[in-house]
Amino acid sequence: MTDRPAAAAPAPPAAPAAVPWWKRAVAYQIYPRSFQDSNGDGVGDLRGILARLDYLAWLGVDVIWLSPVYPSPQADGGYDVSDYRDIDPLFGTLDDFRDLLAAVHERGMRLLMDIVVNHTSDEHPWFVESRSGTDNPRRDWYHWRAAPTPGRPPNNWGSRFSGSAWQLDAATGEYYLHLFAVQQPDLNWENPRVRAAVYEMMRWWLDLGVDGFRLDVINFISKVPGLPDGEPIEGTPYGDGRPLYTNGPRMHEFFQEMHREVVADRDAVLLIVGETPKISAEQALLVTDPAAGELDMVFQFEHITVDHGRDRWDPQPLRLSRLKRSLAHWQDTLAETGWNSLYWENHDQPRVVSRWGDDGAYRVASAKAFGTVLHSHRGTPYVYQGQEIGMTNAELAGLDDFTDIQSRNHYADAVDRLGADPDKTLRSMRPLARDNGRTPMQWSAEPRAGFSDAPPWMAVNPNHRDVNVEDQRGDRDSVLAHYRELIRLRHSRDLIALGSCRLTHLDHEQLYVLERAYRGERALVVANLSGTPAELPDAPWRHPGLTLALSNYPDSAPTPGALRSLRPWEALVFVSAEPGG
Ligand code: TEU
Repeated sequence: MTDRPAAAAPAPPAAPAAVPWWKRAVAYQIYPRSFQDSNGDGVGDLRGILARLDYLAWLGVDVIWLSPVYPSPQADGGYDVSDYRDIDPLFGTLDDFRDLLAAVHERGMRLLMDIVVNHTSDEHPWFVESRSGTDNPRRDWYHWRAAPTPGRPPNNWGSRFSGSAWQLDAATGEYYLHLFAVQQPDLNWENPRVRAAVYEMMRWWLDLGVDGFRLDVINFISKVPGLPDGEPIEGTPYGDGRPLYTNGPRMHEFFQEMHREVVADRDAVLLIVGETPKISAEQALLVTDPAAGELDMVFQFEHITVDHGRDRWDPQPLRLSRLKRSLAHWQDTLAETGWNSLYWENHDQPRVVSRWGDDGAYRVASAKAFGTVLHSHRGTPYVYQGQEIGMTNAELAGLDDFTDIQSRNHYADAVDRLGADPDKTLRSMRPLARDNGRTPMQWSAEPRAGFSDAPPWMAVNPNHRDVNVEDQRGDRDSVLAHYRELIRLRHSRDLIALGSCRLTHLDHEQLYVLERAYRGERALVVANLSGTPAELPDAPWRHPGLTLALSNYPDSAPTPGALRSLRPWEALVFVSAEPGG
C-alpha cells in the first residue's frame, strides 16, 4: 500500500484584498469661488482654503474634492479650462497650490483635482489653433462639421445649456460641437493624440502629488460615430442627442486606457471618481468593478433627478418611495463588487434641506435627518461645503440674482425665444437652480459671513446670521456637531463603512429604513423624512441587541423594540455592541 504523500496543507485563505482607503473615507467638496476669500477681492481662493484646513481636519474629512481652479474665462464657473497646468490668478498661483497640497497632506488628508476633459474653453490654445484653419494639425482635436445645408447645424442635438449643440464658425464656415456652452467646445476623443495629451496632463498633476481625480462628465467622451440625429423633442427644434453621446461605444475602452496610462501602478493610493449623468446601475457596476480596471466610483444622477418633471425647470414634489427605490437598486446592484458614491448636494444641486427637508421651523432636525440617512448607506459619502451646517437655498429674487450660465441661457431661451412669461419662468427656475448651492460659505454671523472683507461675487444668504460655522462649532446640538458625529461613527465602525446595506419599507412615503450587517455586527437606521409624525408599521420591531447610537432628538427610544412612532424628521441609528466591546 503506497504511502500517499500527505495531502498538501490546504492553502491559507487568501488575505482579504486590502480595503482601499476611500471605502472608509468621507469626502468634502470645495467650490473655491465660494469657500473663503483671503485677498479681499470678494472671490474665494487657495489661500482661503489653506486657512480653513484645520476646520476640515476637525470635522474629520479624509479627502477634499476641489472644483476647478485652472485658468479659465469663467464662462461656466471654471468648467471651461484654458490652461490645464496652472492656477487662475483669481484663485492664486501654482506655489499657493503646492503650499495647500502640502498642508492637506500634513493633516493626513488627501486632495482630488477636478479634470474637465470632455471639453475645453474656446480660449484654450488647442481650440484657438483648431479653429484657425481647416488644415490646422489640431483641427480634428475637436468635432468640426460642414453644414449639410446652409444655415442648418450638422445634426439636431440640443445643448445642455439651451440652444443648439453646434456653433457656426464664420471664419471657416464650419460648425463645432459643444454639448454645454458655446464657450466649451467638445474634444474629439476618437483622436489618440487628444487622449495622449490628456493622460500626460493628468500624470503631471499626479507627479505634483495630488491623490486622484474627479472626472467631469466623463461618460460623454465617446460619441456614436457619424453623430446621427436624435429623436425629435416635442415643442423644440432639437432632437435628444443624449443616447448618442452618453455611455458611448468606446467609453469602457477609454476608461481602461486611461487607467493603464495614468493610474497604472498607483492604483492603491489614488481615488478616481467619474461624474456620469444618465449612467445606469448596471453600467456603473461594470465601470466600478475593480477587475475592470476603469474607475473607483461614479457620481450617478438617478436619485438626484427624482423630482425633475420634464427637466430641471419643471420641479415636482418628492415621492420618497421613488427616491428609495432608486437608491435601493443602486445599493443592490453594486453590492459586493462595485462601489457607490453618496451625495445629496454639490455645486450643481440645490440645498437638500430646502429641496426635500424643511428650511424653516425644522431646518436643524431635517438637515440632520438627511445627513443620517446619507451617511448610513454603503459607499463613500460626499459632504458639499455648507451642507454640514445646514445651509439653505439662496434668495434668487430677480434674473440678476442668477449668476449661472445654465439658468441665464434657459431664461433667455424661454422668455426671449419662446415668449414665456418672465415671472413664471423665474418661479420655475428658483427651486432647482445651481446658484442655490453656490452662495458664499457661512463662517460667522458677521457681515459677509466671514467669507470676505469685500463685497462677495455672489450675495451671501442673509440667514448666515443664524446659520454659520462659528455659532454651531460650540453647540453640541448643532447640524455641524451631528455631521461630525456621523463621520466619527463611520471611522470607528466598519459596520457602517463596509457592511452590507439593505433598504426596507420601500413603499412607505415617510419612513426611510436601512439595515446594515458586517461580520455579525448589525445596525438599523430609521428616519421620518416628513414634517408630520409617522407611526411605525407592525411595531414592535425585533432587533435584539441593538441600542441607540445617534439621534437628532434628545429623548429618542433607546432600542428599536421601544419605538412606536417617529416625530417629524426624527432620525435614529441603532447599532449592536462593538466586537470585543
Ligand atoms: O455637470 C454635468 C451635468 O450634466 C450636470 O450636472 C449639469 O449641472 C446640468 O445638470 C446639465 O444639465 C458638470 C459640472 O459639474 C458642471 O458644473 C458643468 O457645468 C458641466 O459639467 C460642464 O462642465
